[in-house]
Amino acid sequence: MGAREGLVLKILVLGGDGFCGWPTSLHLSDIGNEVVIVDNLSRRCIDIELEVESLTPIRPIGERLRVWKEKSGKEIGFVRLDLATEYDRLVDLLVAERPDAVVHFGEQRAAPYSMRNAAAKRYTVDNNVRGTHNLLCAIVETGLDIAVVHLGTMGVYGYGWSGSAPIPEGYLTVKVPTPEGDLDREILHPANPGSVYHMTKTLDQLLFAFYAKNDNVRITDLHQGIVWGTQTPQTIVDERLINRFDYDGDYGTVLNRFLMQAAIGHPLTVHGTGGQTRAFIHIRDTVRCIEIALNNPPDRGDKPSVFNQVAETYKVRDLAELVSRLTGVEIANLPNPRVEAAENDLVVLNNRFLSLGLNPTLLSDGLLEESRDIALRYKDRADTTKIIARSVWKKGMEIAPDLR
Ligand code: NAD
Ligand code: USQ
Repeated sequence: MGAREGLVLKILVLGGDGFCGWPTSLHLSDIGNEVVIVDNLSRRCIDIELEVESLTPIRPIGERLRVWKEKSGKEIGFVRLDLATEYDRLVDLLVAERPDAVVHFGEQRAAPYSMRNAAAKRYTVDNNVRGTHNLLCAIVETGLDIAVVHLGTMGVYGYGWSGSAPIPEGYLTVKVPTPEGDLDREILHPANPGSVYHMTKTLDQLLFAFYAKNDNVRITDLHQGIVWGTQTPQTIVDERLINRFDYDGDYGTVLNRFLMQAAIGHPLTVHGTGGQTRAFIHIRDTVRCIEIALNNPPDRGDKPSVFNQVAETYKVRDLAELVSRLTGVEIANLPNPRVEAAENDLVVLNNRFLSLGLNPTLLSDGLLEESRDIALRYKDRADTTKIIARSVWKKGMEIAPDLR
């Protein structure tokens, strides 16, 4: 790995209008890089389709960028482009911009949305797999040496497939029996996705392995846990820079949902017994991890470099109890709309980021209150009919009624 801390990079942030991409773009710009956001604004269109809005009042992308320039003096570019369908424009963009690196957030990222019906399943696969492949193919076609940093997910490994064995960072050493004795081989950790969305990330991994081997593309795949929180030091500078806060049954993730539910006095929506263990990371650490990954790309010819981008693990019911203790709001055990293990353990290694200087934010660090305050400030924007998760993994599964 070649460390390049301190260098000014030209970076394209694909999906830079989204929940992780927006604060990352601001952070990378703030520390002196030249940033161009590439986004087709499909996430804003899905809000319209689902008839729900971010709890926080996010501004149009043009206004966001104008305010950032006004407040920081720094310019971020924007190109509206669909990665999955506008291949020729993508090639032209890479040739025109000649970026050092591309950060790839630009995928449909909600597991429940990816399971809601046949159209959403097909859209998720078409969008995510084609987008990732178009990017890799375009990089090779241009002949440019552009490092790729991609957001994968912990869900590529499944949750608890290997019992109490810690999940390694991407690769597993296995013994292959042969007539002459065992061969030691390093393989990608077996893929064990739990939704169509998570499956697309396992397919992305194979695309990365191939393009790294065949074309020496330098790729880092970050298997991120569930992101919580909303604000970063840059998004907090002005209300018009505020980040998204999804709370609906498809896009809202568990801890942010609980914090929002507590703010409006809604029972906490635990699926089943809440025995699911998941990995978590605060949005402030997400942006820092991307910076670290950009500073430490693999060399040409290396296999994809995989990091587990997580801070800690929690059981869903323990999170609910924590938020309930903090706020006095009751817990509701609802029928689980997903096909997933009722109880699982999860032990995850995150040594690579720790060794490169990440000092992870933990739930106990007071940011729970900050997120709850944001939820309280914007609680009047909440539509309580959008809270219950109604996308089921299989037809006929029970759905909870509205609780308020
Ligand atoms: P998001 O939906 O808020 O943002 C994704 C952005 O990508 C949106 O702005 C969307 O318009 C854009 N996009 C989607 N398809 C596109 C296409 N074909 N062309 C151009 N732009 C496109 O999602 P997020 O929460 O910011 O997640 C970003 C990435 O991080 C995703 O790949 C997701 O899988 C991964 N991730 C997210 C979490 C989390 O908890 N949010 C956890 C682990 C991994
Ligand atoms: N859950 C509840 N109640 C809720 C919402 C969720 O009990 O109100 C449960 C779910 O059943 C699940 C767990 O909480 O067991 C996590 O659900 P989630 O919606 O918070 O997270 P998930 O679907 O796994 O997806 C999110 C992001 C996705 C990312 C993934 C990282 O949307 O983009 O890839 O987290 S990970 O889970 O580590 O694979």
